[in-house]
This record gives sequence, C-alpha cells and structure tokens, in this order.
Amino acid sequence: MRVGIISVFSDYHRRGRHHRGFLQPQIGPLIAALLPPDARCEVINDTWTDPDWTRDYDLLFLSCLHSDFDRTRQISHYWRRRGAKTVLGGPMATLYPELCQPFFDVVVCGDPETTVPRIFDDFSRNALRPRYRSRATPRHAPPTPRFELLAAQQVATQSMEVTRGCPFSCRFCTLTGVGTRFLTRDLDDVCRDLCASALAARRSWSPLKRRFAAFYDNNLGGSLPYLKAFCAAIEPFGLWWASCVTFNVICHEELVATMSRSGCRYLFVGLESFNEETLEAMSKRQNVVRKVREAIDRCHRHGILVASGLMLSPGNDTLAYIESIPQRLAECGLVMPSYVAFETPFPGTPHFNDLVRSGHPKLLANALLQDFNGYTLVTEPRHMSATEFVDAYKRLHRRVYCIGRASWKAAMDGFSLLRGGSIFSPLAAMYESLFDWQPLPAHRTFITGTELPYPESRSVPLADADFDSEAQRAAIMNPWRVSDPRGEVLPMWKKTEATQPSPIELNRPSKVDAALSLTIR
Ligand code: B12
Ligand code: SF4
Repeated sequence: MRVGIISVFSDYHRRGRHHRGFLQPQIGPLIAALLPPDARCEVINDTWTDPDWTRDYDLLFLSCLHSDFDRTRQISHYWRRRGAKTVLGGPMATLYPELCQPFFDVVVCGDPETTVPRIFDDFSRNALRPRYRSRATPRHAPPTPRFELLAAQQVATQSMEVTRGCPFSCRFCTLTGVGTRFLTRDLDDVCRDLCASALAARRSWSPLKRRFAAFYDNNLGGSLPYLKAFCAAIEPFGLWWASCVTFNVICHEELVATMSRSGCRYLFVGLESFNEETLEAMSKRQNVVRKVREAIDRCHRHGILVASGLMLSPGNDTLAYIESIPQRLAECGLVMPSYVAFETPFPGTPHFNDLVRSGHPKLLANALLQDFNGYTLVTEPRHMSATEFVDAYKRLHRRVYCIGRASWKAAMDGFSLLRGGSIFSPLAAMYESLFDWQPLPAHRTFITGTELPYPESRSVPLADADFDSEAQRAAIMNPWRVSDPRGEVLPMWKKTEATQPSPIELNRPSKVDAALSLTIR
C-alpha cells in the first residue's frame, strides 16, 4: 500500500518560495508511526519541497492551516483523479469539517492518534467513512514518530512534541477555537523518543543536527512542575535544545536556571504586543509588559536566547503606538523580533466569532481565506484607514529590520549570551539576526482583496481533463473568500461559541497542573 503524507504550504508573501527555516511541520512522522510498518510511507513537507506529481498513492493524508486550504483542495483533487483516497486533518478540518467535506474522501476532526489507525483499517476493508472524530484518551501516549522519514526535510532532525495544547485561552489562537486543553507525556516515553531521534540524527554529517533538539510545543511550560521534571529527565542527553514557552515561565529565576542546566539555549516567547489594551482584549494576561526586560536579561544570563514575535492590532493600535515600537523594542532588549505580523481573526477562533457577533472589527472587502496568515491585513483598522495602517507597518518594518539593528542585535545578544557561558546561543543569535532581516516584497499591497494571486494557486499540474464541468473547476480553483464586497462575513463561516461547543472530545489538564502553570510571580 502506497501512502503519502503532505503538509501543505503557501508562501504568505506571494513569492512562491518554500520556507526552509527552522520551523517545519511535524505531523508527517507522527501519522506514519500510526500506520502498520508494512505501509510504504512518504512524508512531504511542502514548506521544504514540492510534491512529486508523478507519484501514485493509494491513500493520501493532507495537513494544512487555514491559509493553505485553497492549495490543499487542489492537491486533493489532483490525486483523487488519479485514484487515491484523500484524508484531511488540521485546524481547518477540525473547525469547519462540513465545508471541507466535499473536497476530500475523509475529514478528521482533532488528533491523529485515535483516528489514523481506524482510517487505515477501514480503508483496507473498503469501508471508509467520510468523518472521523478523535476521542479523549486516559493517557496521552503518541507513538515514536518515524523521524527518519523527515530527516532530510528539516533543519533539526531531533524534533518532537512533548506536550499538546496550552492551558491558556488567548482569543486569537486556533488552539482556543479547537478547545482549551493541555496534555503532558510520560517522561520515559519522551526519553525513548529522544533516543530514536538521536539514531536518525546520527546518519547526518552535521554535528549540529546530532547535538540539537527542537521541542515543537505550543507551550512547553504549560505546567511548571512538569517542565522541571522534563528538564531533569533530558539533562543526561547533553543536548542543546529549543522550544516555545509563555512569558510567565521566564519570570522564574530558578526555573530558567534549571532549563539552562538541562541544555536549553533558545526560547520563543509570544510577546505579541506592548499595548496593554491589546493584550487584555486578547486575554493574553500572562504577558506583563513591564517585566519583559528583566525576563530577557535573566534568560541571557543563563545563556538562553529569547526570540519573540509582535502583532499589530488593527482593532486597538494607534499610529503613535506603532511609531513607538522600535524604541520599546530597544528598551526591552529584544531589538529585532522574529516577525511583525497583523493580528488575524482565524475563522473558528473566539476572536473571529466575536467579530461575526458584533461586526467589529469589520473584515475588509473580499477577504481571501489565503490571506488569513498574519501577513496580510484582513480587518478594518479602528484608528486609521487600511492604507495608513499598512504604511505604518511598512515604516515600522524598515526601521526594525535594518542592517544597523541586525548588527546591534547580533552584537548585544552575542555578548550577553557569551557571558552566560554558551557557544551555541551567540551563534544562533547571529543566525537569527541575519534570517529575520529580510525586506518586505515590493510587489505587495498587504491589503486583502487587492493583491496578485498566490503563485501556488497555479502550480498544481491540473489539466482540463481533470475537471468534469466548469462548476467543478471553479469550486476547486477559485480562491475562497471569507467576506463579501461590503466586508460582511459570508454565511458559511458563521458559527457562534454558543452553537459551537468544542469540536473534539478533549482531555483536560488536572486542576493541580492548571493552577500551578498559571502562577505569575
Ligand atoms: C511548524 C509551525 C509552523 C510552520 C509550518 C506550519 C504547519 N503546517 O504546521 C510555519 C513556519 C509555516 C508556520 C507559520 C505560522 N504559524 Co505556525 N506553527 C508551527 C508549530 C510550531 C508546530 C506545528 C507542528 O508541527 N505541531 C506538531 C504536530 C504534531 O501537530 P499539528 O501540526 O499542530 O497538528 C495537530 C492537529 O492539527 C492535528 N492534525 C494536523 N494535521 C493533521 C492531518 C491529519 C490527517 C490528522 C488526522 C490530524 C492532523 O493533529 C495534531 C495533533 O493534534 C505550531 C505550534 C504547535 N506546537 O503545533 C505553530 C502554529 C501552527 N502556528 C501558528 C501561527 C500563529 C503561525 C503564524 C501566523 C506565525 C507568524 N506570524 O509567522 C504563521 C502563519 C501560519 C498560517 N498560515 O496560518 C499557530 C496556529 C496558526 C493557525 N493558522 O492555525 C500555532 C498553533 C502556534 C500557536 N499556538 O499560536 N508555523
Ligand atoms: S499562550 Fe500561545 S498557544 Fe497558548 S492559547 Fe495563547 S497564543 Fe495559543
């Protein structure tokens, strides 16, 4: 049986490029591990490389985020016409299964652990059902991912999830849309998987791949006691590791020291905004703006590089605030964030449902689903026009991502991290400064409904013979819209939290864990 697993990607800057950065989708090796060993699996990260269109598959698993959905529909159609059965999973499938259903043989709501084995069995018996829903399980115990299948398509071979979900409920986050939960894995299982990933990494010539591990969690510090125990468990591996935590984690001196001892060298922390009003509106109360400098300095003292992203909020941010960001970045020691994006109401999140209910902020006219990726403005700004907002964004970008700041950041981070006694983090700081320092593409307007099509929307080799009718061609090829020409949300996207309970069965965190994890000192 030939099985393909594709994580679909569309370059949000409309350059049609792959994304060969450090962040790569990890779902492929996990799905492969849930299939019988004799299934011939191929994992393709579309972020890294195009699918090979000459391949034949019996069963094709597809994973995508909202803005990749147009391309995913096309890829599904391409292989369905060539005899494969296609299965879609991921946040778009989980939040809007009924919209996805006509374009795939199977749509999965939720996690793969309890669904993929059932799908495979049913497929083998020719008894596939259109919809599968994941179930809560007594213990979160995913199998060891098949690391070797993705080793060549990512920067860090030793990559895995240790926890799942996040105990917070930020209103813009798709995890909150799916339903808040936080699951931890047995630490013996984590160590078992680290040994397996080390084996896969040993085949690489790169010493960095052998020494470095990335834990792709949404929030590795969702439970502070668990994080401490995790550090103790992985210290003997002698790794340098990176992960993502929330701001409250790096406020704890002792915990940061423990993480550093266990090999932590890089943390991504969602700073999001210096605007307290925005943080409050998004329920991001774990971020305490006045403590940012102190927390970053603490990490540097312990040899941990801190990276962070910023969002501009069309609903709250004023011109004066946006103009003040470079100064604030300098003051807090972050200097140059990993990205500056637009706060985006991903369909199905509480933020999007608020917008549907109240009409504020209003979507821009003809907003395309492809543009719901943080790099195109999709909502009307409250304090200025869309053009003024985008101009302010571009000015900010030019001021923040310039050679002066890149060198300043590399030197400052490098120096303070060296004092923390690590070699890896100063090198990573330099790499970050160079990688983040990319000018915005000149051909873009950054306003949804006014831009050129995405190159990916024409790169799936579908021919006339692949369509039975013009109506079918339009359904597959035309980009999906979220709003009409007046900016009204199209009825297909309307759901309210009252009518939409959590779309999957959820494992909830224990009361003890949740209470401890939310403590901010
Ligand atoms: C790698 C990564 C990326 C990569 C690749 C994206 C991808 N396709 O996974 C890149 C660099 C492209 C990326 C970009 C961005 N990302 Co990102 N990214 C991640 C990250 C760190 C890891 C993803 C991962 O591999 N997880 C582990 C695997 C095992 O799980 P998973 O992919 O989440 O899938 C789960 C389910 O969805 C389901 N599932 C998924 N696919 C399938 C398929 C089948 C068949 C089945 C059965 C189940 C299934 O099973 C999994 C377990 O529940 C996550 C954080 C995280 N830990 O998930 C954020 C995350 C996905 N990103 C996020 C964000 C906000 C962004 C950016 C907006 C950030 C920015 N401003 O640059 C952009 C643009 C995203 C967009 N287009 O909307 C959000 C959600 C975004 C969204 N639209 O849903 C996340 C959840 C982080 C967060 N908590 O905020 N990101
Ligand atoms: S802290 Fe991060 S992962 Fe957790 S709900 Fe908020 S945005 Fe999502």
